[in-house]
Amino acid sequence: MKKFTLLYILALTACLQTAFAQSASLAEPDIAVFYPKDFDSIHTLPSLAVLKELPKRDSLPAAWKVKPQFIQMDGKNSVHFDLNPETDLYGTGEVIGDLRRNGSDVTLWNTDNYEYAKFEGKQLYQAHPWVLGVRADGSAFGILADNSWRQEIRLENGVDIISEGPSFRVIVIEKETPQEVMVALGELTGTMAMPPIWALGYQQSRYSYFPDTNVQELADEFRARKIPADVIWMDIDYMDGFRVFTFDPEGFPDPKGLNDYLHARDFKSVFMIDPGVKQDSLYSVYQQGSAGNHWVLDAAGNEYNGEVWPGQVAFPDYTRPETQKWWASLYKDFMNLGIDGVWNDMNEPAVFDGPGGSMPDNNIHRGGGDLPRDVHLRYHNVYGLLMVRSSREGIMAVNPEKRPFVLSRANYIGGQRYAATWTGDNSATWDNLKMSIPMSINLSLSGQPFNGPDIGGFTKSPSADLFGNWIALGAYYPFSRNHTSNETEDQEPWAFGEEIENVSRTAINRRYRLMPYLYTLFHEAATTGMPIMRPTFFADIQDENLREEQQSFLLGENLLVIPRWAEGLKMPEGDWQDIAFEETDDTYQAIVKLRDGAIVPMGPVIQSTEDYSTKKLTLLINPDKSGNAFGSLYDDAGEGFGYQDGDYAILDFSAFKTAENTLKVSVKQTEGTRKTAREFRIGLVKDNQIIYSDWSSQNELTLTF
Ligand code: NBV
Repeated sequence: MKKFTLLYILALTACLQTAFAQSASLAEPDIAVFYPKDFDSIHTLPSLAVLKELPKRDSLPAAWKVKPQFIQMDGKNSVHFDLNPETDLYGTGEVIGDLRRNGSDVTLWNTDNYEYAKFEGKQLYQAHPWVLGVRADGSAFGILADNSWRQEIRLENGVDIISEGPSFRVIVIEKETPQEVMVALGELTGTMAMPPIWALGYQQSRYSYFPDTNVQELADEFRARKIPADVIWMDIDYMDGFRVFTFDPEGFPDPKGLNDYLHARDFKSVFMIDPGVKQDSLYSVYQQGSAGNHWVLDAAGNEYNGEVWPGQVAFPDYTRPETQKWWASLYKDFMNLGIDGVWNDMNEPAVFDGPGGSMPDNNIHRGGGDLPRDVHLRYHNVYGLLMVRSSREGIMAVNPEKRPFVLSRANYIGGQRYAATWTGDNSATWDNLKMSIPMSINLSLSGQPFNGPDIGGFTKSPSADLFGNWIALGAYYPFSRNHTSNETEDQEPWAFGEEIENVSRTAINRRYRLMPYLYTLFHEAATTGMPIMRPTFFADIQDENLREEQQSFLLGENLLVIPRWAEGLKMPEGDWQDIAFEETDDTYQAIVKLRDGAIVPMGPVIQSTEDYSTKKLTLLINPDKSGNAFGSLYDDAGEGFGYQDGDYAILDFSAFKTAENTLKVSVKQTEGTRKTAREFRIGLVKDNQIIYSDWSSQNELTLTF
């Protein structure tokens, strides 16, 4: 018995020695990096997630709370974190299911997952090896497993991250609030670049608007019906036999003419580009790719081919610097046709006849620069990120004076630096509509602020009622695009009859009216990493009742969006006031509440962001108990990079109660050299109405009510 105990203790000690990190240090006062004993830097670094060097600044304080144990689980290199079971867990990227992730598991292996039907929906298009933990007291931490290999995150018993690759390092952020963790994540992985303002507008898509005359009619229809919109999307059928960077000679004979037509009506165009290049010896992109040796190779070192839309295709090896450059160069003639943005689809990469719907794990990516040659199993999850990085560079090179816009289906943590995202092929079901909120929030809590689902659902056709509810909510997603499949009924806002057309117009009008606030939030996300769409519990991180609330969400700090269908909602404390927009029929409209103590700038209804201006702003104000409120506005040209040289303005708004029923507001430009003559009015949000002051060009305003 004694002998057994001794052996047991010896075995346990040996096990613990291998289990705990060989080295742990602080890179920042609240960022620790843990390396396992057998850390394999060759096969996991350089990190494509983390931008910064992580120096060993200090030793790990003994009181550091969240420590990993590097262990073997299922025979794989893994890391385990013991956690207080009361810790609420979020993030883990693009996932279906509840907002609070405790008890869930997800496989990080970018997968074309039509209707989220495969693998019980636990394996989607993106990979974020990231968990955000929030403790009962509101303090928070983040765990980043810094490797891109296929891995699984299990949140059943603390946190387990089980990788199919070599041993990897882990970064832990420890902060007083989850908001501070998000900012630290932004510093580590980089933030979204400021998009052109048109990308914040409402967008209309389908698989596919065809031919070009159909696109023109669509644009005219929006303007005739006075439904604001900024972008029309061209899905794969515009191409010639699905060959990327070509145009169908009959359906889209004159893409430049089409773009001119759209621009003349204040629309932008986004065109799809997939990674797979048709294996066709007469096709110049394939010829160039082959001549430049740009393709991913199979295990035997030959060009790998797999089936996608065009038939057999070859896949650019974006780990090669030469290939990145070549791919980027393809955008030159393309963008010069007046194309405004690019949609990179199928970049998991999806391969119809490949194992598990992608390419074999042992395919070869040759690397170059600082990326080593390695197998697909390592580079699969970053294939989309590397593709959009290259696409973005290509677009930038053609129009260096413009902000690029790329939408990507696949991505990896940190990929917000290069592209916005949508949540892939969802369906027109109530379940998918409701789930879109926690999905978008968790993506936001994983570093990607610019995201949203297909409004109306991609597969199946929504009923008028479902569509009405979806558009009424969808007007508030950071990325607001209506998109549907090729086998569905029409899904434009007017396709469901007059009532739903009116519902759509009202909802979209409200998005455009809130554009000054929304644009300010995009600026905040771009500069600090704070999400645009936030969980309701961010309103009060100590209120544990809010931790599972997933019907409502915060837009920035000041607005709470509540869908009409919400039931048994948990509300944060405070006097959140409904914004009573002018339109009367609110049957479908999401309720938008303004936080007490907040000022939100609002503009007029416009038909597209071409007409966006901050010259006349209504300041929606909900004073707190003491009669005070604060807010701000970020303003710039909406396009280009002048803001980086000071051509922007940040205005601070402050409101004070100066006497009973008297509110004084002052406006002050606190940053930037951009000068604009503006008119303001106060819009006091109170008891289900808005009480307005007169318009004034002064920076001091008074409202007596
Ligand atoms: O290019 C067609 C579709 C696109 O509309 C959708 O948004 C993507 O997620 N694409 C997938 C390929 C085919 C889907 C059946």
